[in-house]
Amino acid sequence: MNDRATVPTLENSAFFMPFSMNRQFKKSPRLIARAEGMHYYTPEGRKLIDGTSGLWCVNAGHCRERIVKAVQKQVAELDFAPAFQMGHPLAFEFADRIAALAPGDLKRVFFTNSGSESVDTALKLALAYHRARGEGHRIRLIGRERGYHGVNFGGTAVGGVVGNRKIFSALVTGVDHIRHTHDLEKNAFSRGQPKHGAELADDLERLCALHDASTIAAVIVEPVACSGGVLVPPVGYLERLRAICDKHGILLIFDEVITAWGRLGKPFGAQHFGVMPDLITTAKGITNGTVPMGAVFMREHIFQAFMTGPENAIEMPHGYTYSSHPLACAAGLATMQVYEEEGLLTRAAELWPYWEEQVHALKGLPNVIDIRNVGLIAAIELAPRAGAPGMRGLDAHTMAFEKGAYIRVAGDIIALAPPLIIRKEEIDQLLEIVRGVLKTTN
Ligand code: PXG
Ligand code: PLP
Repeated sequence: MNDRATVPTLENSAFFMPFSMNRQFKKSPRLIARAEGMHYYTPEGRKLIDGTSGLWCVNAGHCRERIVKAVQKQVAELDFAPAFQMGHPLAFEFADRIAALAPGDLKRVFFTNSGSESVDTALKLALAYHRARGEGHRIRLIGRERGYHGVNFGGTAVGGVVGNRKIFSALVTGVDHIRHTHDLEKNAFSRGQPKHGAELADDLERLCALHDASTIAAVIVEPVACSGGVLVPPVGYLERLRAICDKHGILLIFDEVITAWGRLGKPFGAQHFGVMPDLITTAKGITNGTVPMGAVFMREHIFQAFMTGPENAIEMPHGYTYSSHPLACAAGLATMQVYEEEGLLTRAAELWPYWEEQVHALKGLPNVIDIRNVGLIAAIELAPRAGAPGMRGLDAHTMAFEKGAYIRVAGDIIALAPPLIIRKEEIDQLLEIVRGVLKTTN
């Protein structure tokens, strides 16, 4: 019998925590017991301002009454409904509701339960689309260095964060990557989109030449690479990527798991940047983080390519037990109502100038080598400690928790993306804590 079986404590708990330093955490845990609006509360009742919307998902703030009530009502009325060869009304209503917000003709929706599932779904749709049109030779998938596309096999392979992919990426073949766009020498302390680097999109031409463009099915990028350290696309970069994809018949997938649902001041990041992809992956803010859900949006001609065979055939052999789960649809519909009533899908655009000014005012604090911002997102990049990359960032995270803020770090990069309901005084409060952290992080 192992020790764990007798007295379960947090330190020997069965819970294998995701993306966490399990042993360190369990020795000195940071627990959250409750949440409301802009804040988390620890079990002892200590209040923390939420600087990263949970994990970039609680865009309307926590425990919003309308969403809570909608989920409570739904679970008592229809707890689960099979989505294969069956349906429930909310699934159709919710798909139409969010399609109305999507850019251009990206009006067809495939439901999943997470960003990772959205990504793998989009990659499969891309391959199946080409095959349905007689271009089954397009089998390659292109990602980008420092990209994050979740943790399923497809997303891991197209992802570009080395630590996430080194063990797992080799099993998905036919994948390659274009270069990332991070260039501190030229672009440090940029406000909004950096000036230099549009030509990095030409790296896709290199891969087209190497593999032959006719073998490439799709390119997937985050409009803003968030998990990999908040890398804002240089001016003209996304346009150039779009043009190269068009030239070669390659599908462009925007992974908007974070950038959708108002984070950049429009419902979708594609609308903010004015560049239209062929598919968009989303999750997180689609239900304000309350119930797991994701969705893939596709352009009309992609959807129509599937609708050509006999009507008694399944058009896409893909789907999850919980695709369009009733609780998620109810949460999503209530979320969209809150977003609309409170103008949250455009609020980041209003807050942007103030946010930008206040965030860049942290320049000059110890170890700060870059500050960058876009929409209601900001990153503060710290110089790594000699021989200990990531440790300064980790200390900043734990120190912020002690000082009253929850923030995310990616290595030595502090990533801020508060709920879109944040008020200017709360921006000041959050950044005051970050300032205190930066002053004392050695
Ligand atoms: N694509 C993108 C662009 C993401 O940001 C995923 C896919 C995967 O989504 P799921 O729902 O399967 O986790 C993500 C998720 C962080 C952080 O702090 C970011 C994510 C998840 C957890 C933490 O940077 N992004
Ligand atoms: N594994 C088994 C044995 C299953 O029966 C199923 C679904 O029926 C799955 C995996 C996939 O689960 P999900 O649809 O929740 O992704």
